[in-house]
Amino acid sequence: AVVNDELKPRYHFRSPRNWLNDPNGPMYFKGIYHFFYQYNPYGSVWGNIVWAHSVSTNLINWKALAPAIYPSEPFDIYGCWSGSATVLPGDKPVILYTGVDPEQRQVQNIAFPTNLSDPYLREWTKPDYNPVIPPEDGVNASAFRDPTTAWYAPNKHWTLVVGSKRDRRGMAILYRSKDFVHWIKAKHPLHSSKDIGMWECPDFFPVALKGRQGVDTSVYGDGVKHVFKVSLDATRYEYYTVGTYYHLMDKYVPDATSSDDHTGLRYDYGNFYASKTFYDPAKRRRILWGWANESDSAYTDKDKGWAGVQAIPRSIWLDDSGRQLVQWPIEEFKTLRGKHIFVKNKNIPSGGFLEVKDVQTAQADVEVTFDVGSLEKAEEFDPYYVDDAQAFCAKKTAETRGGVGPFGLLVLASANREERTAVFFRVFKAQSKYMVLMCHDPTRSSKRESTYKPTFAGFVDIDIAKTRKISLRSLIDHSVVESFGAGGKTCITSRIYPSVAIGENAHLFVFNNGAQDVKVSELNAWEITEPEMNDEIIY
Ligand code: DQQ
Repeated sequence: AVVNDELKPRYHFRSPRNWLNDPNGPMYFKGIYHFFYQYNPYGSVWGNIVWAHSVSTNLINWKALAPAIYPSEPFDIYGCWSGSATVLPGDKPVILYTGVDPEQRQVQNIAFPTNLSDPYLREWTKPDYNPVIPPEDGVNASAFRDPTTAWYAPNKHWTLVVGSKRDRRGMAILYRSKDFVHWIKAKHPLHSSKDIGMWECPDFFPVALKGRQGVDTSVYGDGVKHVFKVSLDATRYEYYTVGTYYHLMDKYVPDATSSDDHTGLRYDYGNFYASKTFYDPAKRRRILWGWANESDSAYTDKDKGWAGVQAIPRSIWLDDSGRQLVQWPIEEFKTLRGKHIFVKNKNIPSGGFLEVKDVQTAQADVEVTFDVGSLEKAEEFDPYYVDDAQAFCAKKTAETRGGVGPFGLLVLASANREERTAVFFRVFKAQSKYMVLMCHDPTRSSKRESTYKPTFAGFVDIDIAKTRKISLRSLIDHSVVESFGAGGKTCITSRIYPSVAIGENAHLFVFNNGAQDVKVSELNAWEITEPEMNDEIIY
């Protein structure tokens, strides 16, 4: 094989084989977490899409079941595309998904568990009255997909949105129903934005103003704000805003502090798409799932026989500032931590390195806190890049000497560091404050040329002049690097395909390419053990 099978992620959600994309219909039902996903049963490129199905009791170990929803009826014969689950009162789960019909129209269909007493909910029934939401009334039938989880609105209607566009206007078209079967299109979308293109996989949910607990999707009122997320087909990135849901008009208005377009907030500034949240009533939290595609060629994907993983499920909550969300790997993930190394109070001189030894780091969890000390040498911020962290990082790479930073980790590095992916921060002095940039720079991640090695970056909204400290956590899984800056305020996921830094040959370093020293206050690195990951299919 062109790509060594050792590059297969071991603890990220993946399928036994073949192509995987969007997370679908995540839910908790009677002690079991259900996870569905877009899947091609016949190959490792996109096509023949069905809803594959896995179950878990802890979101870490997964058992694969047979596909739950697959093309069988005229209303979904050309594909069973993305959608969501809603657990109706009385513990009755229901799925709404997009079907592609013989005229290539995108329609919304409903499916119910065939046997509610099967704890795995293996079989799903699609009633003959489908589709329940056809593309009528001016709706663009080839841009009409990905229904959300429904919420029970104060006007006593079940309410949901479907992603769409009208000309270049991205739209979240709103539908209401009394019985979940008959749906009526509202006059106005929940939200729309001009000149932006198709909104795929919208998500809409409340977040508590205080604390980290999640709230059920139907909660509204004083104690919450709302979050609206879209996957923007035009850029293949996701954007979210924090705002207010005016339930009398079924209108969502983003706060002035968050912007709707490509300058806005992202869950993840890297390879992360088609995400979806669900409320977990067992642990009162909201959990985010997102897809991390391969960044290798389709030719290689065919050769290795699998493609795509899901990022580690993340708990999400509103930051104290009220301006953005915070994300953190679900607490269950810690149960996979094995051998551990601890480093304390190490000065990393300007231009210096520190190797983290005695621990295997191809499959690891690393947490580090940096103390930047003085900010006197911080480089001048270039306002041209205020809305484009990614372009800024492409210019100021890990190799570009700085003032305060670049400092951070070199992950999946060869022993001589010729191969490495830099995960780092850089502090700038802007007019009235300091700006912190967080980057993934994989330009030297592999000697192989076919792989796509984009730099990814986002700004980190912290007051570094006050804290002087910044934390970084990176989950490394052979060909996945998933990083959380400042406790989960800025997240970046990359797919990396080393040619040397594989398995036991993968090394981990701390580096500092700034003009001034920085200190590692603390560093913890754990080897991660391999969970049960969909290895056998239970029928
Ligand atoms: N993937 C699905 C669509 C969705 C897109 C098809 C997003 O429903 O819009 O596999 O990745």
